[in-house]
Amino acid sequence: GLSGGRPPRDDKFARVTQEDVQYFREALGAGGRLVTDREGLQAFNRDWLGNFEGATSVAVCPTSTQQVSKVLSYCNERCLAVVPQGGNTGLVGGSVPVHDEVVLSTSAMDNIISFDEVSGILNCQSGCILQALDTYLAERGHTMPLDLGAKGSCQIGGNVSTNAGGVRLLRYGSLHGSVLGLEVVLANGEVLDLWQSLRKDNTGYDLKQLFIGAEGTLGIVTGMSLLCPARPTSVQVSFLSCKSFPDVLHIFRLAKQHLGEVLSAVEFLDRESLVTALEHMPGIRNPLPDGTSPFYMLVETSGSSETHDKNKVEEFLAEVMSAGLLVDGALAQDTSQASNMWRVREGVTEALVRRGKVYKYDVSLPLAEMYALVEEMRERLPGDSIRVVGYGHVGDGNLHLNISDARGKERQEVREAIEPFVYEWTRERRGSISAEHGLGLMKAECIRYSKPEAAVRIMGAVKKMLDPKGILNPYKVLPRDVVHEGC
Ligand code: FAD
Ligand code: 2HG
Ligand code: ZN
Repeated sequence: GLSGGRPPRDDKFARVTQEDVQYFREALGAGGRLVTDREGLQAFNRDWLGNFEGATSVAVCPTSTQQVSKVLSYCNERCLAVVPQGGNTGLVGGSVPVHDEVVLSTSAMDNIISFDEVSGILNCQSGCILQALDTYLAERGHTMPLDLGAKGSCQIGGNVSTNAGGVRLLRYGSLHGSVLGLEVVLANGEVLDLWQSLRKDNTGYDLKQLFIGAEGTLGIVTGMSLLCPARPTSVQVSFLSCKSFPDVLHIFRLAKQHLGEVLSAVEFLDRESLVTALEHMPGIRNPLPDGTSPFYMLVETSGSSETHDKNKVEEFLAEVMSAGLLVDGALAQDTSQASNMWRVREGVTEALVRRGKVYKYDVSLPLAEMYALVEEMRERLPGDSIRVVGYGHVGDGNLHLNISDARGKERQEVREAIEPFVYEWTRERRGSISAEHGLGLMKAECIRYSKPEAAVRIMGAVKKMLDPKGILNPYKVLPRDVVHEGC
């Protein structure tokens, strides 16, 4: 899954010995888990997409911040490289070792610490599964401020570390706003306590923001405080089809105008995405009789009054229809219809993996030009086995461009037809080559397509300051030439 091949092992890093394993065992004590058998390690070495595979000989699963601190300070001393891992659902190869890095998994750190029903502030450890947190909050009249297709296995620490966006960003904003406090263990084992639960705190630089989206290169997030909104009691989901991408954008405008304060998601799929989901995900049904329109949209509202929200959605749909924008549309009549609509949208990622090899891109682009990238890519990549699909968070200006090849294997000619074209195209429009998935291993060398030299230089300096030996998630995020020597 890497155009330039895997970066060579940096031999400044020590190799794990029996004594190291023994130390980890003692540091974990009775509660933690240590995995050293080949079979058990497979899940830690291989990424969700099956594009990246490392060769670690040990995965350490601590239960407390103190244990994380012990393990890191030891690794730093020994110059052992470490890759932090949450639910391992990341899509850019950031969460698995490149070579023999120690995996530090947060999966055994899944305690919910407290929840305040007045302020809506949740405190928890970083290994809590997103869906488990949402279920816990649902029982208390609240909701997580983010939602994504990987919710059943991704962890909140992984979400924070990738600054995951997802399908409700339009409504609740990014984690840069929802995270109120963080606890982070630095590379040398020091615990940096930024764990506050305040809405407002303007005392100097907001250091926690550095770790949100740092993809495990600056520290290990162990605990956090999150602001969680009240759970909406009325959720209306509609699924629409239309004739062109400009019509998608026109419908988005009308959605903002007519649904305003209750709008909670505006997603789009092209026909190729819909067809892929329907072909490969058993149990998912097409919400519309129409399967031939080129574009589909999912529009969701979340509010507190069913009658009010339903009226608004009906008015919106009437407006869309009278403007001649609608080919077909359905408003979910119950939760099972609504969840089927969501499964169509969220099922595309898994359906693509089932179809064969996937080349995955995640870009932010000016809305008016967004879909032209998909069309140009289609012209560049003809052939029976290739399917170019475009979908994503249109309400956030975020396109998911995927090139699927039913022939199953990475092919150099396909990769070369895509890269660097896709990155150059994005740069020309001042877009971002990673809207929400991060850079990981896949795009570490590509950062300059979206960031100026001065920014890359400062990032290298921040890395050097917080992780002087460079043990945390090496080969990821930053390009080789700005990473300091260390060790
Ligand atoms: P991992 O994959 O384990 O790790 C991701 C990165 O964070 C790695 O670099 C890792 O080293 C680092 N990391 C993990 N935990 C910590 C920690 N505690 N401290 C420091 N660093 C850490 N992403 C979106 O943004 N929006 C989506 O809508 C979305 N949908 C998805 C749907 C599917 C089906 C799948 C498979 C993935 C999707 N993703 C999406 C990508 C992925 O789920 C998110 O990036 C998620 O936030 C990763 O969480 P995780 O716990 O699996 O982290
Ligand atoms: C989504 O929005 C995820 O479904 C995954 O971010 C996108 O698979 C993708 O390209
Ligand atoms: Zn997404």
